[in-house]
Amino acid sequence: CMNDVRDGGRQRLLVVANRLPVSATRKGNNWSLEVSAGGLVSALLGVRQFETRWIGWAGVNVVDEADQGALTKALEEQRCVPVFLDEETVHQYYNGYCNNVLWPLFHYLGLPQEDRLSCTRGLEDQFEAYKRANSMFADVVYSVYREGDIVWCHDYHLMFLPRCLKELDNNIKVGWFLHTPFPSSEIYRTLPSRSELLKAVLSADLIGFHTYDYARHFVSACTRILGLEGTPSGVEDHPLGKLTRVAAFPIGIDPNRFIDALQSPEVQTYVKELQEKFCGRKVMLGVDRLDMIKGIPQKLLAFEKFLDENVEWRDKVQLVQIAVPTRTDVHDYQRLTSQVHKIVGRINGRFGTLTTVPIHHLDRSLDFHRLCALYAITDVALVTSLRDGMNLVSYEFVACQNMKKGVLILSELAGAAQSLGAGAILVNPWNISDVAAAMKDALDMSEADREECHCHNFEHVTTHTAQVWADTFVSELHDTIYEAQQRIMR
Ligand code: ADQ
Repeated sequence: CMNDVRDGGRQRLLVVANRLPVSATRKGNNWSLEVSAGGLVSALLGVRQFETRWIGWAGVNVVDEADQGALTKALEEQRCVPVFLDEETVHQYYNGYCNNVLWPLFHYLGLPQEDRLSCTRGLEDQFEAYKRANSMFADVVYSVYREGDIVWCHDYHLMFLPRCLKELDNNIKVGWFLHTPFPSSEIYRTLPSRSELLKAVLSADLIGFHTYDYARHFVSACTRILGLEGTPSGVEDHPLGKLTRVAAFPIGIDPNRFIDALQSPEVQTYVKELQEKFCGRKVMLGVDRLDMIKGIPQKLLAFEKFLDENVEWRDKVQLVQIAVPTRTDVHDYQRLTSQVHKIVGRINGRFGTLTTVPIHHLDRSLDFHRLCALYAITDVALVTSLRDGMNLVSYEFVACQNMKKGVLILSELAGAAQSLGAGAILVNPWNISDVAAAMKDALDMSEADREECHCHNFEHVTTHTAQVWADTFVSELHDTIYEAQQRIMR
């Protein structure tokens, strides 16, 4: 029924996200490109069934036109199209409105208090920059767009994009997916630009969330703030007769990428090295971007309490915490880094010996093969986010655990708790005693129980993949548009 424009036989999909999946760094006259860490990138790299173009910011400020041309050319080989944002826009839109306002708000941390506001200009200026940036994204999308393409907008950075695109051409098929939680309307309603933002995103044909709860919160915000009717299929705007479909599409990973990598000689060598290094000790692992929502300080405090209370485990357990720095320009993130370093230093000082320390803390990203090896040798994974849209680290850990069948300690406030909850020890990450007790329970868990939990999780991770997620979203978008056309014809 739909007239797809196909490229090499496949549906063309324009994926628009704030950041491209690669980061660019200048090397003399050339550009070097490196795949960036993060959940969205990991999930979308697993999507292979579409002819995909990426559109987004390359993460660098490039002013000179010749430089812009060279970077555009380098990115073309990766099927990426850059949006060039100037420094002031990045400051106000990205560091300001996106990361200092929407991100904390959507994770229940509230709007910026005075000290967070004073380091940037007021919310209103930032909101104007946000709209401007979204319209710059729309212009680039439109320059790449061919009739029949599907445009899939991602995340809280681009809530205005569906409106901007529909203003350029009302026939563009637009989907929007939120990777973070959508908070309760009681939290969301504090946002000064709450109505404008909701209306803009409602221009999309399909709106997706990780969980049913987030979708419900969104629909209820539209009802309470805009007075629109929430129906089982979405949000209805009666005078206009427009229905925006709203649904849950839980994301996944590409599990085979991990399972296959474990067989590679490179990963097996790393596995051996790590097993020798940690011989005689149980390994607990945290892999997070260094972000307040990941609850790293709380996790460390729980580990300290665990060591305090369980003397017999002190020289038998090792915590490895990999924390990749992000948003290093934002003041709160700098403060979080020093806070984490302080706690790690204290715990290592208290419980270390001449030859060992209880926490190996790394402020950096790990390459894929080393990460797989680390997941594979881990006994207990600690995913203790204070809030998390889904959390893919928990999925990646499960994919790598067929040999070991380790235990997953999982925050009940992460979206993943709804999919992996039955095969994990669920905790309230704010409750340090609860998490410390879970660490002990995980280490003591019987082999039969570990096996049962792992099988449950492995089954989920290998069936609810990134491919399934993208396929379901795109085919739902097709159906939605088809139904809308039928409604108009009736
Ligand atoms: P993130 O907040 O980035 O994603 P998550 O889903 O856990 O969180 O994904 C992190 C990804 O980055 C994983 O693929 C992981 O391997 C990688 N990564 C993290 N730290 C790393 C490190 N130190 N070294 C190497 N790789 C590292 C956002 C939302 C999530 C949501 C995803 C996808 O916050 O809730 O699950 O998008 O929608």
